[in-house]
Amino acid sequence: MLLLQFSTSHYCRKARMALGYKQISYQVENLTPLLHLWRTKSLSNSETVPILLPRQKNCPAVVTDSTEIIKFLESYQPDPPLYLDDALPQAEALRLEDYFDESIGTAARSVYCQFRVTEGKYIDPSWISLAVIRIIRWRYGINAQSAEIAATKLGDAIALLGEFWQDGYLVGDRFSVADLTAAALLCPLRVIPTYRLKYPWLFERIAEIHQLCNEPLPQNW
Ligand SMILES: N[C@@H](CCC(=O)N[C@@H](CS)C(=O)NCC(=O)O)C(=O)O
Repeated sequence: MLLLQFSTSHYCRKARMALGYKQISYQVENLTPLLHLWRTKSLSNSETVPILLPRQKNCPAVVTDSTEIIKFLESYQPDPPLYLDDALPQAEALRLEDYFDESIGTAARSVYCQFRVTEGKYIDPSWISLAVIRIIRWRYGINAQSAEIAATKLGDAIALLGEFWQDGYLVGDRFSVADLTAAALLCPLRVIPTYRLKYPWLFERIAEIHQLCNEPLPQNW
């Protein structure tokens, strides 16, 4: 399998963690923001990564979007499962996956990118890294005000996680797509000192889930 990705994207991390959890071997093709459109548009209508090319018999040629990738992997290799057995808990796991994707993933991106052009410039002052961050801010309309609204959303989501993650899982009594998605999408916050100091338990849990998913933690963790 081939995963088309941005190496630093948390949505791509989510797809890698699912592949790693299921111990499916894959290769990655790293794309560059904006230039990626040549590649993604030639394969599908998608403007975003991750995109998975299964390259296996009886499989779709292209699977776009991290949620669809997990759905595909779940049918391609059901064990170990990321979905839950019973209908109600499974529906709740998918609802949380969607909430994390649509609300928390975008909020984490806003807060992270705003941090990187302000107090966090030291993280990687190279022109290429700052140029990528500027492209992302422009692409998603990120500014101080939108980052503040995003930070409030993140506070609410982390409070929810606090209720479940300190001694268990988000849904039911085992690891699921909901836990994986939260861990992948909140990962970028680890570089921001206020989050690191306020929520040490959150990053401990994210690190544990990375281990479970055979995915290395980001550099400078
Ligand atoms: N809902 C999508 C979101 C993916 C997404 O937002 N990917 C970003 C990278 S973090 C992207 O490819 N952005 C490129 C663009 O918008 O031009 C998923 O879960 O795969």
